[in-house]
Amino acid sequence: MADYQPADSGFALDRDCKTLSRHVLEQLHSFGPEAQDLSALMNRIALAGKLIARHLSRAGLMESALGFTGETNVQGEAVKKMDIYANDVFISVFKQSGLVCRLASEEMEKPYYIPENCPIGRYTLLYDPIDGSSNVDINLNVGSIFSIRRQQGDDLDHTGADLLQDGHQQLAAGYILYGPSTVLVYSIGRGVHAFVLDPSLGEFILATEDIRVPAHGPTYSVNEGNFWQWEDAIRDFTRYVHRHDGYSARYTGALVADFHRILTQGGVFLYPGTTKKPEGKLRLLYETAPLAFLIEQAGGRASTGHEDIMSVMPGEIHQRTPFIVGSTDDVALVESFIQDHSRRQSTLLST
Ligand code: AHM
Ligand code: MG
Repeated sequence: MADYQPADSGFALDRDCKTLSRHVLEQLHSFGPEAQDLSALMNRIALAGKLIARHLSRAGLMESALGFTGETNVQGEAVKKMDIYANDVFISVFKQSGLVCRLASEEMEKPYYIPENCPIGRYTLLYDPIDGSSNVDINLNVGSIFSIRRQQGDDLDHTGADLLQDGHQQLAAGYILYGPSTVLVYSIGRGVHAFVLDPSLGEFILATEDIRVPAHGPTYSVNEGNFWQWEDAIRDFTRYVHRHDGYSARYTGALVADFHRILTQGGVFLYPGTTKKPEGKLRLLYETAPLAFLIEQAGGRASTGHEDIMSVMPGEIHQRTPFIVGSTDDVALVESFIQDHSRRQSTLLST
């Protein structure tokens, strides 16, 4: 009897069946322990994403899902009920994983320990459970950002001092975008790949492999309401794009959504320092470093204006950093304004 040949739909079926965990194992060309760990970790992140997406999709129908808790977090920001729900989802999902001993997030002053996992849990999850929380109550895009690092040493005093390392220490990073569809984008240092949640299957299915960010794009994405709080260099950059054809402003108030546009279509996103917040608003370990990891894997750049985000050494877990991210040419253009101003200032000081 002849060998069975799949019908022409074989390719489409194969594509429809490429799940996240299988993709991770394929990326590593291995079924070894580390590959199995990373695959299991990504599976848990996917589960957290599915739980949060489900909660968000019904939030307007549920009592006590929307609005503020009345508390402020360690950053001094008003906490939303959705922030707490999503933070707890990650904790509960990773409690069951066995692999993660410690989680650090925007919503928790200190790392959260899962003692029962610590004898074997060699990984730390850093995350922003709901990024762009101001969009939650009005049914607009929000996201979750994550980064996975290997735990270095025992961290006996539970301060997470070993987390104060640059972005190159990340083993994996990514985000989940809760939009018209739920999209998970991840990298384990072998390109950047996007998966779409098929709600009927309850699975994230591969949608785009090896995303490459164009060297230049039309979008500039920045909160221009802060115009008079920026340094001159950033004001000059925005004047430049106003005066030149081919630029369009897009700003959703959710970093993940704005970043996703830039990653897929090119351009530049900026959250520079302001007079009130000289280091900007975004946090290094669970917002800007993971997205810097992704953009570099996609052929783009991420900078503070003076150095690559991936090289910044944090002084504390919740450290903020100015953020300029996107297409190589567009990031270089913003940096050129910043460096021109720095040169002029040092010339003025030396005369
Ligand atoms: P959040 O994680 O507390 O929601 O804060 C981060 C958000 C980003 O998603 C977004 O880019 C930025 O804050 C918007 O801030 P602003 O309203 O100052 O433009
Ligand atoms: Mg955030």
